[in-house]
Amino acid sequence: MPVDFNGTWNLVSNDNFEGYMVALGIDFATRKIAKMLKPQKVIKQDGDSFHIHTTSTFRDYVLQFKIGEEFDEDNKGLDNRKCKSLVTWENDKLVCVQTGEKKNRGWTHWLEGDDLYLELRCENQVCRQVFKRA
Ligand code: YOG
Repeated sequence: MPVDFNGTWNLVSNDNFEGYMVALGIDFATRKIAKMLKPQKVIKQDGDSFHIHTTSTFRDYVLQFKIGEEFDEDNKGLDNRKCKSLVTWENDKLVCVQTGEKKNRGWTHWLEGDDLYLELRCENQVCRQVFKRA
């Protein structure tokens, strides 16, 4: 039985989001807005199929994938770079590798207690986000 990420989650902390955005080449004005945001994630999981909707007052981002099936990701409204993405289980963690122009790009989701964690990686930068159930 895989871990169950289903739910609506609100951001409560966002460590080094600035460094992550700089690594992605996000411009200063956009970063200023983005770091004020408190995004919400709505995760719908059916076994190994995922639908993750990240919403905010500024931009929204939708990601749909199946574990072990590589897909094209466009990062529209984020840095807009296309990449090939693959999500796999590493024990109870959901690990995404985003292969493209940026080295070492990807993210990891996991649950700790009743909190949702997200680590976002790009080049030598790591952003750590924590979400609580809405
Ligand atoms: O999550 O990929 O849950 O896709 C990363 C922002 C900010 C836009 C957010 C909008 C990267 C301006 C998505 C924030 C910074 C800054 C809310 C993280 C780029 C642009 C959408 C992500 C995965 C895992 C699912």
